[in-house]
Amino acid sequence: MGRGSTERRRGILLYIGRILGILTMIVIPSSATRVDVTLYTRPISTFGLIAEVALVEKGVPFELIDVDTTSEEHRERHPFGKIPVLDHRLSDSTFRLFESVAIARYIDEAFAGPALQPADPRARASMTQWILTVKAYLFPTMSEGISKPRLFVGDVPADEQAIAAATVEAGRQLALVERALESTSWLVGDGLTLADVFLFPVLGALSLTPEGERLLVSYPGCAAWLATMQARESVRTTGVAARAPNT
Ligand SMILES: N[C@@H](CCC(=O)N[C@@H](CS)C(=O)NCC(=O)O)C(=O)O
Repeated sequence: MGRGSTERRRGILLYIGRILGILTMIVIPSSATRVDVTLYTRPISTFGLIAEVALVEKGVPFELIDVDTTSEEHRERHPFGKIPVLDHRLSDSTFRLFESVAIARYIDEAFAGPALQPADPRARASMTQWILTVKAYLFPTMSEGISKPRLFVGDVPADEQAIAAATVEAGRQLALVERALESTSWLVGDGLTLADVFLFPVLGALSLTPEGERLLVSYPGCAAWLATMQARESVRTTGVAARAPNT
């Protein structure tokens, strides 16, 4: 075979390769790995972690940005300077959302993936009841009243009386959760819902305190539920767990 025909064959192969490359780009669009969602949060944020866990449970690729909530830049994202904030880039605009309940529901409803909310109206109402219960009662008692002073407040001496009072109330609240978990492994129905996603960071942080450790011994259903949540990929790969050094 002459030199010219070898060159020609090489040229044809290169040409076909280039066409295949272009076809691959068309047939397998970059959306397979494209990241359209940005979550603005901080590693120790309860409500930020809820959004992170929901995104992973749903299988939505996202970019995470740790923010300084006191910065002017963040004030422009969130009118009250809080986290989380979610941006969803659409073809012609970016949809921005704050408030964890709105964000978690949007993640479930706007993306494909396993449903995080039951379809049945009564189960869905129970889920909403639990989400609001976590936000209105459990978070103030367990997170603000116990986990925050024990785990996150630096040199300021803790108000032991306030922590003791919160611990008594936390016991009552855990008894309520324990009853809900009596006949099932999940707060609502027979699978994970947003109710579990909202409860997780609150019980997770509580379990790291001496008060929480003691309380959970009396509530084995809650302890077992927590262990189930802690084994999930969505929990192992997010929040402090994901961003702490050497983990
Ligand atoms: N209602 C809001 C509460 C958000 C909230 O309080 N976030 C906390 C963190 S969990 C926060 O931004 N704190 C201010 C800060 O960390 O600087 C929601 O559910 O999204």
